[in-house]
Amino acid sequence: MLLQRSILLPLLSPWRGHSTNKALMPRLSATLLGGPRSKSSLPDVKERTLVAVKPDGVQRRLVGQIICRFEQRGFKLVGLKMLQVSEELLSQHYCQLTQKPFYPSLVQYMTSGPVVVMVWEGHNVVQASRVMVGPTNPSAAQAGTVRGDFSLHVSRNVVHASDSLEGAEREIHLWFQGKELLKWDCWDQAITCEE
Ligand code: DAT
Ligand code: MG
Repeated sequence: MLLQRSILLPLLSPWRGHSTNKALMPRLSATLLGGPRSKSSLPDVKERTLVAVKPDGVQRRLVGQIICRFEQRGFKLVGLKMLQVSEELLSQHYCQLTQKPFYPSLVQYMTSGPVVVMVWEGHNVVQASRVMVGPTNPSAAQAGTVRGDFSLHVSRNVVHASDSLEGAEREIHLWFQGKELLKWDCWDQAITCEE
């Protein structure tokens, strides 16, 4: 603790005289230094979404790069697991697509190997994740999106992200048990998001 203070206080001192940061400083330094902090001092960030690296993404060892993008953006990982998806779970996940002509090949692809499924939390995370992932068909995806950077065909588009708040809630409950989702305070939460 003493070491933390001696390193961090000089780093933080230029902020002390800055008027716009005066209100933020006590809370920020307390957070960084592990000091006392009331729960209400953090932004009330509750929005969550489900993101999954599909079997082609896992096979191509893209899991780390995809996680990295969500971490860099400032979202908080609250759930993560790797599993072999059953056809039953998949039919619930893609319940709106079961009558589509491509559904059998979608099932074959999605059950061809493990997936890595995650829950990310943060401001506007559902919509932001869709933008980061890019459109369903990678041919239409811009460079800089996950699909635009790592895929070229709609049948192998590397990643899933929930498309709405309601969809996210439904999918999170489908893939995760409540106890698998962790509540934890991210130290930079008060810096990356205004209350
Ligand atoms: P998204 O994954 O962007 O939410 P979706 O929910 O409409 O898209 O479809 C789910 C997945 O089904 C999609 O990621 C890839 C596959 N898919 C969709 N349309 C397809 C098509 N025309 N041909 C083959 N696969 C398709
Ligand atoms: Mg979808």
